Amino acid sequence: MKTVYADKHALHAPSQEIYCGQVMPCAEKPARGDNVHRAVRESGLGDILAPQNFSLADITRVHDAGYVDFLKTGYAAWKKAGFETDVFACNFNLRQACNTPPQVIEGKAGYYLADTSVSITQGTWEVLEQSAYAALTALDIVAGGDRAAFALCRPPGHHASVAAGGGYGLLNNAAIAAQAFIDKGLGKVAVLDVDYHHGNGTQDIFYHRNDLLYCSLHADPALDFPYFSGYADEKGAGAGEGFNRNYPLPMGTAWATYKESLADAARHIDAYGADILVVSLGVDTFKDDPISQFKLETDDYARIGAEIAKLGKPTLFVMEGGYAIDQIGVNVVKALTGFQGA
Ligand code: Q9C
Ligand code: ZN
Repeated sequence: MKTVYADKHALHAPSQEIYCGQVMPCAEKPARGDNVHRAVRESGLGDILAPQNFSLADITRVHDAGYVDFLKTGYAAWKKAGFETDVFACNFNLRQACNTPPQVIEGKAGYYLADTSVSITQGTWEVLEQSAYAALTALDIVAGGDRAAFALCRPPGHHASVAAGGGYGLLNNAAIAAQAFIDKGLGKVAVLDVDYHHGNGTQDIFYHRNDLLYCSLHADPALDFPYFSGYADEKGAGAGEGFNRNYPLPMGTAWATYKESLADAARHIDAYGADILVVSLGVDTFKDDPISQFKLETDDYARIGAEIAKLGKPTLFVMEGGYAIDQIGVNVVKALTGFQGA
């Protein structure tokens, strides 16, 4: 299985996150990407390629143009306005009640950023662009006939919706790749999201559509981030009704519980008849993850990979979360080799 990886990802090195009023080191840090890269290299999984070039239009097929412009120019505007930190929000457009982007950068930050875990640093735009292009490159590898490919994206993307970043992410790499597949006329997409957190961004982008089935297993949103979506009764709307499926799971979930929901999601994906499967691969379900409360073990990732392989679909893995810095690499590789060996 080929991996697509941009070593530039380290230019996005958030100085901090603000959690419950506390300024703390950001859990989403460059060592995550470095460690997964090293583990993939040492595993001999397959070639590791740099992203090809794509265009902004591939990104704005999913994301709002004003939002993308904010991601591109926001850091410079923030500095020009005299702010000393990286770009952070301190006001929020709750439930998108207003559709007029503010003129000033501190207003825009709140308009386009949904929480205080996510920030824009000097190198962020370049990294986001390369990360999205990594997903698009890996998609082309699968569309070209490979059984699977791995987009080693960083930062993660599944909390990014059409016009807002959040949860450490700013561009939804999985959604951008899925949209490109649809735009090529290659058929329908299923997204299986196994990150610990609900992929509210991916759900939001495709909620009214029937050309993509979104299935997500995650922590109960009543108890953990992103808090305001991920419930089982969110099933899609309009033409998209029935094409969104959430599996909120209790704190402390281990393999015995997890595998039941995973098997159910696999049944739905199978019945949908997707032409490609995109896996939002987060390994923050790991028992020692510092920000999460599931209890999966390293060997369980091989089981997840094997269950995914049973679907027999061309499969694009896209890196999402996972914050146990010493085990992120082995857990990701387990999932990918578990897929390959099945
Ligand atoms: N200090 C993903 O896994 N809140 N995003 C964390 C911990 C935000 C997670 C608080 C969690 C975002 C892609
Ligand atoms: Zn997560």
